[in-house]
Amino acid sequence: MNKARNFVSIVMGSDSDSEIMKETSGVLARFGIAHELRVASAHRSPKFLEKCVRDAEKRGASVFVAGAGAAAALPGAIAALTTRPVLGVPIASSDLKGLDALLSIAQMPAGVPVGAMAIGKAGARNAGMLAVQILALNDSRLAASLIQHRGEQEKGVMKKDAQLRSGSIK
Ligand code: RP5
Repeated sequence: MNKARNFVSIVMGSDSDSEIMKETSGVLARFGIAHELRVASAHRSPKFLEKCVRDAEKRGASVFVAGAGAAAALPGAIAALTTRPVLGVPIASSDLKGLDALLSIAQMPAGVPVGAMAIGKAGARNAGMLAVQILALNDSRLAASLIQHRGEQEKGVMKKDAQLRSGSIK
């Protein structure tokens, strides 16, 4: 799914991050957005990372989603190489359980922004949602799908409320 223009490049610092970052690709697949999954580390493979980012830009990546744990330099390193939006997902892979990654991703110096998501699966899913919202700015079909999705979410909550009130869930 990575040949089209306007695709999302999902990069993770290690294959050990893939269980979390699959949440992002799941959301993108659900909205029919072309995307790729790459492993490239800011610390362990900086030259390869630069090559991946340059290559993705040339092929038309519109948004980068970068997931990393520990001293998570990956989203910031990607943001340093591109002016396309970068969404960073902190992953709880170290003894500090993602707080280290969250602070690394959120505390970017002025001038090189990264959108910091929540730690873990919720953040990975929201990175996918936010990428869809960015792409929907120039795509009315996608914008309509987002509105439909919000409606489905609301109906789901109302259904749970009704079930709780009727005693069918405790
Ligand atoms: C980070 O170090 C990666 O993003 C991963 O979350 C963490 C541990 O990597 P591995 O030692 O499992 O490869 O760079």
